[in-house]
Amino acid sequence: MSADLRLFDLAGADDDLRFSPNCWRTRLALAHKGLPVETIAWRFTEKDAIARSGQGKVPVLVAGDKWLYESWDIAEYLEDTYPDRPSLFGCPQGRAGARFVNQWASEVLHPAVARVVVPDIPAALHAKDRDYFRTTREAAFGRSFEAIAAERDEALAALRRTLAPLRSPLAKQSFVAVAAPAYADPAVLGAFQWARVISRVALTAVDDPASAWVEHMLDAYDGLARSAKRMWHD
Ligand SMILES: N[C@@H](CCC(=O)N[C@@H](CS)C(=O)NCC(=O)O)C(=O)O
Repeated sequence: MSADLRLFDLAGADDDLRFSPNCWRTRLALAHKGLPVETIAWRFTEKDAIARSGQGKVPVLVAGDKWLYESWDIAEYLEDTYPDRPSLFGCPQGRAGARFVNQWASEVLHPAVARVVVPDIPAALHAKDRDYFRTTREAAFGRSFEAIAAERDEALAALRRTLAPLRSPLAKQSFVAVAAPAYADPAVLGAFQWARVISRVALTAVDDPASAWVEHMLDAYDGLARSAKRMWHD
């Protein structure tokens, strides 16, 4: 039996617009485990709603009396709490490899994607989040959204160079975790789903091996990621 699971999931003005790369990692990990979850639309400024987790970012997964955060820690919790369900890591070496991939995505891929998609985000946000988002993100980037938007072509070219370590394996294998998706796949797909939901920009060219992998991942888990509402598309 699984405890009832609830996930605080970043949303835009529209409750159904779920655009957080880190929340998508957790949603796909839960789907991989076959665990149903109730998602709760959460906005950047609703810190009180997740205060019991002891920090201010999502994903936050509530499992019974546990308030879990950090997408990687949540993946490990799911793996260790539900060992009889499909494995997210496969083996200890698989866990270590997935951790490396996860960190690469968090520390290299997410900032590269952010430079491309951030200018599209304010239009999607709830009005109460707009000032907070602009202030915090402009401080983090050290320049205005207008300046970031002006560099978009350069940012997209830089992102495509950043994808090189992903592209060469995916030219030879169907998934990051090789023959079938495991956590390394959601760990990376989160960034692509972020862009897909919130931005008009296609991160990869059609003939990029990463594009075929994204399509496979959109279809995985009964098309969970593909069915997500998108800001700029029907
Ligand atoms: N390392 C964390 C990062 C979590 C994170 O940055 N979440 C963003 C949404 S994608 C957030 O909640 N930001 C809140 C804020 O900036 O105030 C993880 O992997 O879960």
